[in-house]
Amino acid sequence: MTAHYQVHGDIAVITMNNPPVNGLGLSTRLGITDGMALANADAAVKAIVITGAGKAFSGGADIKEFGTDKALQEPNLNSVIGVLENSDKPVIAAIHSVVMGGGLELALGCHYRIAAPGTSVALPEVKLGLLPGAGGTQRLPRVLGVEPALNMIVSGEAIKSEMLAMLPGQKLFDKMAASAESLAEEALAFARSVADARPLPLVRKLPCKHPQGDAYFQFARNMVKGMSKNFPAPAKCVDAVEAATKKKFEDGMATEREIFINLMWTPESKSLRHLFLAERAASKIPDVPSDTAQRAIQSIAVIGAGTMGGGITMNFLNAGIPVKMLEMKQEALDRGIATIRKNYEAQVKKGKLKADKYEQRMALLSTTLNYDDLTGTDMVIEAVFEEIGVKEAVFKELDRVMKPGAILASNTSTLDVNKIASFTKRPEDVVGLHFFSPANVMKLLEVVRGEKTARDVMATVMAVAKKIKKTAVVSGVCDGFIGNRMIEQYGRQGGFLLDEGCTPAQVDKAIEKFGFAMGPFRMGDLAGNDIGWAIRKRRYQEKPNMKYSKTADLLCEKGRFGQKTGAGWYDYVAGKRDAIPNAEVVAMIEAHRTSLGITPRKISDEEIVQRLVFSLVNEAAHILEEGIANKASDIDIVYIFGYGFPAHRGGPMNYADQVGLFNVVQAMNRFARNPMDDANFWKPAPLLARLVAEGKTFN
Ligand code: T1G
Repeated sequence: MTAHYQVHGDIAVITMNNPPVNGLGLSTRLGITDGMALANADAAVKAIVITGAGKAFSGGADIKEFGTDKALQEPNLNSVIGVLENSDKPVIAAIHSVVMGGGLELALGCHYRIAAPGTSVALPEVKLGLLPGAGGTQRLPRVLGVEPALNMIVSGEAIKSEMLAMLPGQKLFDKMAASAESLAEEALAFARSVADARPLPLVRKLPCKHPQGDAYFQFARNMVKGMSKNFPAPAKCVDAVEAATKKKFEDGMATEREIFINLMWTPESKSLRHLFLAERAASKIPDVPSDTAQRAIQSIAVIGAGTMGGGITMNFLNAGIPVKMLEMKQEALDRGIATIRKNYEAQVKKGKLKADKYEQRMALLSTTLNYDDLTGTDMVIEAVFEEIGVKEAVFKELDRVMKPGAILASNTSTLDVNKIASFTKRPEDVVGLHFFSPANVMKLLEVVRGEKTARDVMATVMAVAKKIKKTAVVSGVCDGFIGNRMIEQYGRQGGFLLDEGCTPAQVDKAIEKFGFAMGPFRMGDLAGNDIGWAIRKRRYQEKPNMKYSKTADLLCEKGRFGQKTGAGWYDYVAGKRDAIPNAEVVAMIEAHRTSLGITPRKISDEEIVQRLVFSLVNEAAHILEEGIANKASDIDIVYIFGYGFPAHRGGPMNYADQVGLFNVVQAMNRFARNPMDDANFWKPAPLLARLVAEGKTFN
């Protein structure tokens, strides 16, 4: 079992030991109840301390058990908490580092709680589309007060133990330990001090009232409605906490249980739980064991001080890693530094960054015009102009100056990493690190693995990605890697929909109702329509028989590149981001249809959404099959963190599974019969066809 039992004099200690975070899986739950039975049966034992080994008291219910019958198998969490509450002898929770979700609920079932300072305390279930399902909505308000408890439950955010201990009248912590190191000793002493205290204090017996209940919960509902458009859980949290103020404890528990079980089966919660595990699975590479030795990365060089180079640099400065930035001309360096300063100063002004931290970060930044200055750095990231000739010159220089064992990374978004590696005598040290603009903000990082990239280089860059708080996904080498290759099909469908009868606003509204932050045309206006234009011009050379709508080219020929030119698919007023439909653009699209002899037709929102989303799914199935992506959940992560796919849908692959791959292919077959569309593209990828034939899913 993953909880062990020891007796220290007259105090029993039950230590949860289920790495990595003492998830309350069945074996841990059994370990606790067995320990409690031993303690209550041993007359020499006067009190019981419960604590956690390793880096957490407990991170809560074992998420890996979700959806399996183990999660509900007795003793389930509520039963375990019942054993603690009904113990004849006092139970003391000794809490350090992390106490979250079911872990906090377990502690609330104890008679006393002693915490080390610096402990992260949270009920993060709402981030999984749930609410605390083992009494958290009924007990936390009783020890913290209704409002602080509701805030914690609806936000899911962690608060430090010492902050909560300062709340007036709080009964969450009976004592704060001096430190995590002294917690164990102090917990034993505290246990001895309460060994004979009777009656034992029970959280469930505490009153739970709000002086202006109805008004407060109405206010809370209004606040929550605004923040949870696509998620049912936050509003349900309000219902459960309100029940704690209006019902007897047992009835409030029944309300919580009912809501919890209903939320467990919502698509939104399934999507969020899928993403929780997917994000952590992304850092695992099938043929690179997690104990692969990593190269030491203590200093970075960045080539190029433009938008990407500057943003990339900030990631490392933020992580406390020194950066040496190289440019060809001093004024380019000066511009780059000025941009970095402007970004930091904006954060300082908003109170997001302390002034002294800002200066500390800038002190880690040095610049040079001379490649020879880079020799001592452990990794270099090139972020120069996206042209293979330029990359060749840069990598030949890097090969000349960088010390043996240094990692040579390119931030290229479309060029062939294998080709770039071939410019050096050390292709095994070359890797792609595709940051997304703005590089200091976007969480996604595509780690592009060349044919020859060494395993320890992969292990090293994945660890560096975690250190700079990026969500890294491994991609093989192909044109567009994972995300850009998929978005190209999505964009093609957008163009066909215009040719066939839609306006840009109709397409955008349909997909934004589905949950995307921005539809393809508003996105084009934001990123710059000229970027897609340049890629299409290349495509027309490389793949002359690939079908495209011409509307986007017509738009660019008018210089309507988007927000940066004040006009694109939409018009923009200086300083504002609102996309204002433009009659001229609509007329241009209509004239183009007439020139092609197309009679426009009414296209439903459902068809718009299916063609846009399923084009991603089919292209992704090819990407999966070619081994460009290791697993379907990686593709979900790419599309949610890099391209604004709605999290409540769990990503394109998860969404396709929820729709049913059989139904996806049925829709694709319909699209293939549309002469205006690209029948060849809609042929289901062999992997997709196989999964349908076998009745399987992507994930
Ligand atoms: N169950 C199982 N595994 C978990 C886990 C959990 N609750 N939390 C983390 N892990 C794994 C994670 O998958 C990763 O595994 C490793 O631990 C390190 O995680 C009834 C039903 C605890 C703050 O939502 O917020 O209780 O990849 O990389 O940055 O009301 O993990 O190493 O194999 O994130 O140090 C509620 C979620 C559950 C907490 C640690 N609890 N976890 O952060 O490490 S629902 C949560 C976190 C619940 C009850 C309900 C963080 C962390 P691997 P990590 P970290």
